[in-house]
Amino acid sequence: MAGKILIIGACGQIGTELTLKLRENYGNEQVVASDIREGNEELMQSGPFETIDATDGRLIETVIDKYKVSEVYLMAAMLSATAEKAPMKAWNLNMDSLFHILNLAKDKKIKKVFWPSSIAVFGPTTPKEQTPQTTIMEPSTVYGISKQTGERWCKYYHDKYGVDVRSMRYPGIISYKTLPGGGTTDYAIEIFHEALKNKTYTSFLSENTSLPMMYMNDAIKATIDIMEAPTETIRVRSSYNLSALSFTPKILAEAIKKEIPDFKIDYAPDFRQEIAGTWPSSIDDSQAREDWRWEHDFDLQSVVKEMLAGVKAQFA
Ligand code: AKB
Repeated sequence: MAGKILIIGACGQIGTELTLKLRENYGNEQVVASDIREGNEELMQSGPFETIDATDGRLIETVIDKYKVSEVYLMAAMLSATAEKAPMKAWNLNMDSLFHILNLAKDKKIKKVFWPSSIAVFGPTTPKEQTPQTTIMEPSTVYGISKQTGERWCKYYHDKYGVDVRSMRYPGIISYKTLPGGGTTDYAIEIFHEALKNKTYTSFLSENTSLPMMYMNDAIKATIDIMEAPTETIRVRSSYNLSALSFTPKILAEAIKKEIPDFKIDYAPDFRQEIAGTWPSSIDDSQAREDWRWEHDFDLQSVVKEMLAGVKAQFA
């Protein structure tokens, strides 16, 4: 690789594991982690770290010059549930950070950009089952509006300025190393912590709310695969649908019960139910599978086993 990689938002749920995997693949010194706050010990000690506010374009440029960065993964964002509580702050973070990176790529300061979109780009008028790659998109959340807008700008910068930006619409990502913050899909992580601690969980989504989900290892594999794919295979320059699993809180609870027979779940839907109700139940990601050979590895029961073992090891 000609230059170094910069991860912005490296201390978040996905950023942490992405940074560690990229360091394993390309070498610790090749991958610069950055975030507004410090991350876990492994991340902080395994390679270079810079404190960056993702809305500070000048500082980002200074760090890019300092390390001779050629690729940026922009992982900083305010997620769906938190963004509803601070709409303008979410909009500014989610959009300003993207424009800084797209403009640096337009000015040839960097060569390649990864920017994640989300299933939140879809809304109540979108077909819910096997949601197609190209379909009606009328998001009703601040986060969804910012992601849909971001997708259009990615496509625009690619078509008008030749910016090599690559993107996918993440479903809910399930992991145990770093907790997510402020998402609607976070129940699918909390449930494992509570199942092990208290053998009971109160879900903030109703029992039959089906959402697209994915294990972290698959999300990291997809993210690195799309960045390594030959340019000509990336035919979608807004953002790819991406899918692995779809389940409801009830189905997840049943899968956990297979491992912890006396686990119990009840339901107290809150404001996040309204958000989840506007999102797809399942996603058609055949274009990603065709264009850059995306394939997922983890099914529901293997996710449950991995999560229980991972969370348990943290208690020890
Ligand atoms: C959220 O729930 O906000 C995120 C997402 C689906 O993008 N996990």
